[in-house]
Order: sequence, then structure tokens, then C-alpha cells
Amino acid sequence: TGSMGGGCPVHGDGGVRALLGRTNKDWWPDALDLHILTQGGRSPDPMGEDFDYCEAFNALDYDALKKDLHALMTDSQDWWPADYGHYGPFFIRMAWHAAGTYRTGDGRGGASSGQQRFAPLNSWPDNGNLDKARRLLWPIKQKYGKHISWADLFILTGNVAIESMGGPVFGFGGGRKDVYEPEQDVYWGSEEEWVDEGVETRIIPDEGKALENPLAAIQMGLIYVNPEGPGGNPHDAEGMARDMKETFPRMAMNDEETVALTAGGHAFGKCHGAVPPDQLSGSPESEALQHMGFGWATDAEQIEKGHITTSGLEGAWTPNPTQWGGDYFRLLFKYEYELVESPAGAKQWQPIDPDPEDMAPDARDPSKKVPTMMTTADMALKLDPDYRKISERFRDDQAALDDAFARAWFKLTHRDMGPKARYLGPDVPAEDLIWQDPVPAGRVASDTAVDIFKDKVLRSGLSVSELVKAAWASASTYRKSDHRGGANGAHIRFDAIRNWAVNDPEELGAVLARLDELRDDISMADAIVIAGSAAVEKAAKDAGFDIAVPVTTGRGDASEDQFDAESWEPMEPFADGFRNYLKTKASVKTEDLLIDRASLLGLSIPEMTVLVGGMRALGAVSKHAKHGNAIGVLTDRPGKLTNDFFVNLLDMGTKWEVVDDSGDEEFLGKDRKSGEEKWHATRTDLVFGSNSQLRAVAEVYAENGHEEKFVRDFVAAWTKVMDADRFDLS
Ligand code: HEB
Repeated sequence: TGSMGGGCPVHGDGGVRALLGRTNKDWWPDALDLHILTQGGRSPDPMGEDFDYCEAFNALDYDALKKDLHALMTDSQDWWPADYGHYGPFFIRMAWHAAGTYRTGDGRGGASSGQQRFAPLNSWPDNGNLDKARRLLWPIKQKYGKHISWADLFILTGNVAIESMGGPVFGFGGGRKDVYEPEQDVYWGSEEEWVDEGVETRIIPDEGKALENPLAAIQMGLIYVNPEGPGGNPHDAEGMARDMKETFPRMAMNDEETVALTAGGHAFGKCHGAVPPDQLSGSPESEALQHMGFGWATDAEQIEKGHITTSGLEGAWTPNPTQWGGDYFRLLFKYEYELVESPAGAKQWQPIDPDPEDMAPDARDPSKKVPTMMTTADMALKLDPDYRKISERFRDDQAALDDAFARAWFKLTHRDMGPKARYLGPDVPAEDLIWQDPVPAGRVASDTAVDIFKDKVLRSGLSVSELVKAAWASASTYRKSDHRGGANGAHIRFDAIRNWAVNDPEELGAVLARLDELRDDISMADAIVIAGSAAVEKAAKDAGFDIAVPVTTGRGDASEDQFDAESWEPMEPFADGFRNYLKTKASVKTEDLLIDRASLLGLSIPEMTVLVGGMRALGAVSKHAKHGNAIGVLTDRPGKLTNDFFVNLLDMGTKWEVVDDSGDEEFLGKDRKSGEEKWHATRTDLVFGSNSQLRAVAEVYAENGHEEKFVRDFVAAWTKVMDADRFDLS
């Protein structure tokens, strides 16, 4: 396991890739460049900083909106008529594809910011024709305005769609705030072609090719697997199941959830492959202006007749494509299936000699009957022995499928929202779910209790470095991508987390044990943060600055049975530049991993810079086997909150050279005249001198007169990280 956020253990033959792989600019070099208007920190968000989406959502007429959505389901529009007179299946696919980009490796992707509106996702081949689904929703979005975000609307519409066709729904939490620009921090892969242009599949065991972390899709431009089989080969059932078992867990789904979701989803709707794909125009992002953001165009007459191609496969899975029920499994097991080709040339499976009542209605003319179908991915639910067991159970127990589908759908669509405290609205389920990382409410500690504890900590013999490292280890597990991790809950004290190599487990274990002895009735989660802050205050004072490091108590301690150890596994960092830690050289440059981590923590360039410089000065670096505790600590008075790191890094009296055999990861700083060895550093240190933009910021912190600014900025950035997960506060 592992992740990009946490590093990229998978690396090719020494090849170094760009952090973000292939970007919108690479795919669409001619696209309008709005970038220059967001320079200098100018926000593209028209709602402005004061806009409070929670408040707006809470004032939404939720029932009226749901009623409108129900009506929309059967309000067929001539420009994109509803199959079977019902848009429900189409909207379920829209919601599933919005949520399905989520990956556990770095917590990125997912439904929470409405990214399906923007490139590249709006133009991914797998998202074909979902531009129409979003446009069908526009009148409703327009009507409810600021009270419902696109991101929430996608998911709520999926829920209403399921409900309106008799399917089971577990609940809905609102609170996904829209953004107004494409997310630029997501690595979607390095390939230069899309799946429909023949890009290679990402898992080829014979060639030793594995799916690179944190990617969760099998080919560029797909949400998960190729419906036609691995690399388009319909005969490789084993490989199909392998691909599903590799990709779905990266969406946090186990086998049972995978089966329930796929079968439950395909109880509804149909595939579209009625015309050869070469009759379609380009994707939304590349299409001519007058198409107004639509892609994959065919002419109106074809659309009217239902001659539509999306995936290229053609047909429905069941005889009742707008009705929830057990027909999917019934048909899957009742019939033998033979390989056929759709009119668009895609390979799919068709029941042999179906009974007339097991035929599907034509999407435009219910009096006409057409054969049902299965994709190669669907066939895996019968052919793979693990999946088959689950499928047979669901076939025989509809109530079990209802429950499993409803829960898996809820998880799929809410996985990236973080703690339940972030959910809004009347349909939030009361039940706590383990994947929400539930944390019991904490208690606010009195100022006196905090002061007494701080005093005990500072007299305990624990060092500034140890205390700062412990607090950082706890709080820096946070990632803004899926709002998981953070200091709340004190998950750091569970072996599975404490023992991450980045944490120097032995040292951390001793610190936590000591804090536990000293904390009285302060929660462990609060104690860890208070102790770190006390250490920072002391370090500032020792550097000559009397400054308070604010702590907001009230964190709770999660219990062992509220802790989903397995789901935390991908959160282990393989690199943490703030602690100067690198487990294994990755497929991106080590300094890229610092940027990635800073991005997951929601830090700005100055915040990242001041934190790195400060933590080095405090000696809060991970233990390096070779160099004791000193690597990157460019000061001879560690433990004091000084700007020495920047002063010494930028000192022209030092000449840096690469350490042999370090793989370009370690550097030695020598006195330019005497040749005397002065400092050891990593790429993550030197990048603040070598990169012109980071150097410019490092210079500010090294300048005379900025010693106090350095301390104040450090404390502000530190506090931001400590409180990053305090959704219980607002
Ligand atoms: Fe699905 C559709 C595939 C999963 C839901 N899908 C579909 C299609 C395909 C697929 C190919 C067609 C498209 C067109 O239009 O053409 N899927 C698939 C795969 C997978 C899946 C491969 C993995 C295994 N799904 C899924 C899930 C869900 C779904 C999980 C949910 C839950 N889908 C769906 C729906 C539909 C589809 C609802 C229909 C749509 C319409 O009708 O429009």
C-alpha cells in the first residue's frame, strides 16, 4: 500500500515523473487560459470569502427541492429524451461517476467539490454524455441558487433517482461546497492518450506492471475498470476480477460492497452503443463554441430515435430498467451468455435463448422488445469465485442486497466528506459508521487545567523536539482531500498509526506514555496538542520571544472499536518533508512530496516554508539511521525557535555537494574556504535555496528584522495544522 500523498513506492526503472502527470494544459493546449486572472491570489470564486454554504444550505427548502427532482425524473426533454421516459438511471450514473473518482491513496477525487463540471473530468471518455445530465439539472440549480451546490445536487439527485425507482436509500448529508476552477492538485496519470485512443491498461502482470499509487482507474479516462475486459479483452474473466479487486478497494470498497454497488447500479438503465463512435464529435472541452459546452454530439434526429453512443456497449441489464428489484442476479444466473458485438462495435454478453418476459423494452418504444446484456465486468460477478458467492447470496436474499446496496451507495457518495460533523440536512442517518472515523465529543479544558498540564510537561524531561514531533505526528495525519486524519480522536496512540516508521515509534511511544501519566482528565488528543504548543512557546521564549501559542481544547479520544485500522493504512506517509523523512525514493522528486503534503494540509507557500524552517530549528526531524538526529537541522542551538535554518541555508560561505551513494538525496555543506564539514541536508532542505520562488520566501525569513515575524508566522501556521480537523468548532 501507500500513496502519493504518502509517497509513491511504485516507481519504474528510475524514471522520474512530474508530480501532476498530464494536466489540462497538456490535453487541451488551445483552451482559454484563465490562469493569468488568478495570479496574485485573486480568487475565481464569485461567491466571495464571506459566503457561508452551511448557512445557505440550512435555509434551503429541502422538501421542495426533492419534490422538483422527483418531477424532473420523468420530465423528458426533446433535446435529450429520457430512456424509458425516466432519467433516473442516467442521474445515478452521473452521481456514481462524480463520487467514483475518489481514491484512498491520497483522499483526492470524489464528489465533494463538483469537479465533474470541469476539465479533465467533464471530458473523460468514461463521463460521456454526462454533460447532458448536468444540463438537465440546470433549471433546478438555477431555481435554488446558493442554497444547493452543484456538488450536493449531483449526489442528492442520484439519491432521488434511486428512490423514485423504488430503490433503497440510506441517507443524505449535504455540505459539499462548490469550487469554481478545475482542481489542479490531482494526479490522474502520465499517459498521453485516453482509453478510447488505445492507451495501455495499467495492470499487466506478465510485464510486471502494477497500478501506480494513488491511481485507482485501470486506464486513463476511466472511473474504474474497462467494461469490455482487461485492455478490452472479454475472454479474460480472471483478469477482469483482478482489475476490479485492485481498483474498487482503492475507492474504499470491499468485495461485498463492489458486488452490491455494481449489481445494484445495473438494476437500472442501459448502455448506449447504437452508432459507431466515429460519428461523434469531440469532448466538451475541445468542442466548437456554438455547442455551448456539449460534447459527443450526434444530430437531433439520431438522438430522438435513441441512436446514442456513450460507452459503445448497447442494451439494458434487466427487463425492468426503471424498477429496483432482483432481476439482475436472476438473469445473470438463469442464462448462459454468449459474446456479441454492439452496433458500435463493443464486445458484450447476451443471454442465449431468453424467455420473452426476460427481454427488455426498447428505450424509445416500450412495445418493442430487445435482448438484455451484461458487460464483461458484470460477468465477473458470476465467474469469479469470491464474487460469485456474494452474488448468489444476494440473488437469494433481496433484503440483504437492499441493505448492502443502500449502505455502499451512502459510503460511495459520502466517503470524502470526512467526519459526520460536516454533514448537513434532515436526511443525515443517525447511525455512526466506522468509515466516518467517529470521535466522541470532547470536553473543553479550563485554562487552569491547561496551565497546570503545560507546566508539568515542561518539567517532565521531555525535549522540545520530542514534544513537537509528537504533536506534529498526530495533527499532520490530516488531509484536506477527504477531511480524514488530524489530532482529534488521538488515533496516533493506536499501534497501527504510532508504528508508522515516519513517527520514530519508540520515541513517540515513550512521549505518549508520559503525557498520559501527566494529563489528569484532559483528553489524550488535547494533551498531545497542548504539549506541542507548550514546547513551541518554550522554544520561542528561549529565542527571546514571549508569545502564546493558542490551543483550542475539546478534542475527544476515539476508542479502539471506533478505529478502522485498515482504512488508515493508505494514510501512512512515505515521505514527510516537514520532519525530513523519506522512506523510499519515489517516482516523483522528493521535494515534490513536500509540496504534495503541504497541499493536503491546506498550507500556502509561506506557511509551508516557515513550518519547515521552524521544525528544523526545533530539531523536530525524524531519526536518520546514518546521521543521528541532525540532518537538515542547520543550527548549532537546536530547540530554539530561531530563523537559523534560513540564515545558514542561504549563507554563501557554505558550498553544497551531493553525498555519494545517496541517490541524489543527501547533501553535505562545507565551509567554502576551509572545506570543513558544517551541515547535512536533504533535497527537501536545499530546495528552499535552489528553487527561485521558495528562495524568495526563505530570504524573507532570513532577513534582519524578520526574526519576530518568523516566530509569529510559525505559530500561526502551526496552530492551523493543529486545528485543521476541528469541524466540531464551526
Ligand atoms: Fe455502470 C451504465 C460499466 C459500476 C450504475 N455502466 C454503465 C455503462 C457501462 C457501465 C459501460 C453504460 C454507459 C452508457 O451509457 O453507455 N459500471 C460499469 C462498470 C462498472 C460499473 C465496468 C464497475 C464494475 N455502475 C457501476 C456502479 C454503479 C453503476 C458501481 C452505481 C452504483 N451504470 C450505472 C447506471 C447505468 C450504468 C445506473 C445506466 C446509465 C443510463 O441508463 O444512462
